[in-house]
Amino acid sequence: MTRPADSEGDPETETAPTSEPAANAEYGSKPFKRSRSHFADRITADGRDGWPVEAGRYRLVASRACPWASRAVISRRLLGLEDALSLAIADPIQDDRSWRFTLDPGGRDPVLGIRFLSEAYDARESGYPGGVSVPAIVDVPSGKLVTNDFQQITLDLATEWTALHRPGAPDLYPEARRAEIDEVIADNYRDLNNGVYRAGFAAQQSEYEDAYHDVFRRLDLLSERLAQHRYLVGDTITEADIRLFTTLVRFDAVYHGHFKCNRFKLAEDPVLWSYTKDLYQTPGFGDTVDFHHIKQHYYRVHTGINPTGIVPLGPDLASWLTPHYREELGGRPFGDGTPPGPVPPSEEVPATGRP
Ligand SMILES: N[C@@H](CCC(=O)N[C@@H](CS)C(=O)NCC(=O)O)C(=O)O
Repeated sequence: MTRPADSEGDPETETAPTSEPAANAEYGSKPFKRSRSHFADRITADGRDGWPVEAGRYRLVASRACPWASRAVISRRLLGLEDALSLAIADPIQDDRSWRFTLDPGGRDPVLGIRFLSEAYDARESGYPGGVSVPAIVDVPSGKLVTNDFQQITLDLATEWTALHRPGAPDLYPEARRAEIDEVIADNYRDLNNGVYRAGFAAQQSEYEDAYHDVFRRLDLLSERLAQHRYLVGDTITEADIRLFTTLVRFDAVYHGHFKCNRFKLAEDPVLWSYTKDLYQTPGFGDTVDFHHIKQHYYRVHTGINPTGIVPLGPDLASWLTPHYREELGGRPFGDGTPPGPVPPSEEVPATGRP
């Protein structure tokens, strides 16, 4: 069965949010609209939606190409949930049945035994007409999708999965800072995280220009804010930094050219560049990033805006590892906690995707 492209792949098929805005209201009101996640059950400590937090029960399905899915991959690493919540990495190139496990032996996810993520969507709701998106969390025993609510997944990893966090895990969504974090992530989502997509998929010149201006106005504001502060909120890494990082790390490789967000490259803004390099070099961030998957996905899947499917060779990645000097601003990346340990060998990003 051919699956309809979801919001990220084909803006033509996008729908406006069908009900009330998401809890943290990251939705804008511009012509480009991202569809609301359809499956919004939550995995919680008390299991009130029928999905209690349980070690080994669920599988996170992600693509390393996807900024929304990559947020969950980073949170899982920072919180030390690797043993509790296993990880499936989809092929960065979708076919007409969407995300597939062609990177795995026999083209099947070794834990779920399925070839396409859509099989888990179908197990949950037969005949589901919407797009198949990552991140997705699947219940391993039943093979059913639990949630594809990318906004809520990371918040729940931070606040509901605490019993399974590693010793020394940071508090990524500290209670006392939630209002400020929510405000920052809503502004960043509207203008930047989703703004680059509005620019890239604009069907009209004016739509593109509005999005372009939103993107760079927000980058200017962020550059100003981050000149004095090592992190976005408080002096430690929070959910706000994770959400910003997954957009910034893609900026020069795909958004600058492919999405025409080209007033400047990130590497030309000393503050934003050193902020992003700082996070990239922090355990749990850069060790999840696969630039090969990122470029393959954007340039080969979005044939509407890159009809030849040619994938550019640049930018040169070597500078991701150069000094950032952000420690001079102070800050305690993990607060009272500690950095995560090494990446499990089975989850290491191949050399093709790293500097
Ligand atoms: N639209 C998703 C947000 C996540 C998302 O857009 N993911 C993209 C990848 S970056 C996706 O899986 N798109 C499906 C497709 O391209 O077919 C949702 O509503 O939960």
